[in-house]
Amino acid sequence: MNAQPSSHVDAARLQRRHQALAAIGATAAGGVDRQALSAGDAQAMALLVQWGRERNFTAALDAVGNLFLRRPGSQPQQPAVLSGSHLDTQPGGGRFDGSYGVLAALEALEALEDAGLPCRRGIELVAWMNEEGSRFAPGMMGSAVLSGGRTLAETLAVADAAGVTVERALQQVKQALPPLDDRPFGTPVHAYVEAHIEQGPVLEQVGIPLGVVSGIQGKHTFRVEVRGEAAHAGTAPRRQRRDALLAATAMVQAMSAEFQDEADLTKFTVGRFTVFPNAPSVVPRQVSFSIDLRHPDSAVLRAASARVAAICAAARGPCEVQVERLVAADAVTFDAEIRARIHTAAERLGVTRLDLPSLAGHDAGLVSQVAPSGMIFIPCHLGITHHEQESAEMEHMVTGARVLADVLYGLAR
Ligand code: HGY
Ligand code: MN
Ligand code: MN
Repeated sequence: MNAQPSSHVDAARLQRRHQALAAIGATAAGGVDRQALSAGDAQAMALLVQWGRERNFTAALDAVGNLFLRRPGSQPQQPAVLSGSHLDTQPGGGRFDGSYGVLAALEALEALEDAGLPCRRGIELVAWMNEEGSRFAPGMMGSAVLSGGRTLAETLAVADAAGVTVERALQQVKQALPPLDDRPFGTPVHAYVEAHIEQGPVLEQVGIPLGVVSGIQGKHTFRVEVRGEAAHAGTAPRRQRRDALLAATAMVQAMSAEFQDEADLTKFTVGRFTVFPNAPSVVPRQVSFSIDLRHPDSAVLRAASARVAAICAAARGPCEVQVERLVAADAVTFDAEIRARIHTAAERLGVTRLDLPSLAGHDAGLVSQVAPSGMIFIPCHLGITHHEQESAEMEHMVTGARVLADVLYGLAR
């Protein structure tokens, strides 16, 4: 059998890197708070650039803040193979969501170097800007701009709760980084493979160390603004009140009831709910809330999504309501050849695997619009994720990195 980079994947190095990255934004409860374009995110990017430089990988940044480390190929005109994930986390995030895919890609690049295996194509590690969408909504901004789903201008103008725009935050991040090459949008991509923790319990339950991801369920997100009128909590008569909180909670209850299904396939979440002026003795004049709606079947998701505005309008009472859809991502099926390559690489290494869909969203879903794409999952404990207790076994992290390394080599050699 030909030499493969998997035999040069170094478990101790991967563990060291994982610990160093998890220390940036570490929380007291063992998680990570490293939101997009924060000081911690910049520090993580700088560390990645430093690790890349130690191996002579060139670093580049595109105009939306996606970071690339490139291991050049012998035929620079050939489109590169991409692999990576994201460095940003949810506010109380874990140490694996995103970080693992970035580090597995770095480990694959280093293993190729250590094995002395040149490739025709360059291989680029990518750390996507703002996958999580917590500080700046919606998420997956970096991959959306790269794949043409969002414009750069509209993305740079998005502001966080404090009024800081993506553009401003990105300028601050750049100040924390050494000078990097510019990477133009429209650079062709040969293929994209992302490694990630499953974020579900299936692989652990069945005792299989590797998932070959068949696709990603669809996701639609909304921002809802409910407007009433402020009034005195003691003196305003009930009949005259326009209480935005009562209207908003009625909307949430109505949608929660409407979107229940027997098979539990429709996922409806209101994760952010902001009340104005948020004072105990004032009738709320305004409420803003988010909706995250998902389903594996795009047609079902679209039908549910189309009902959101009408359900909110029916429950608004004396208030006004405005519903804005932020994201309408249909379900994705990953490229059959990439999936076959993952199976073949795993088979060669004697790794058992399971085909399974992803219920969480990933940048790979957007990248699949511009290049053949696929994903590798490793088990995570009890499926706990977007949570400080998120955990995965080192042994599985190594297995995923080994399979990834061989897949990337096969695509680039
Ligand atoms: O929202 C998601 O599914 C992902 O974690 N960004
Ligand atoms: Mn993720
Ligand atoms: Mn996440």
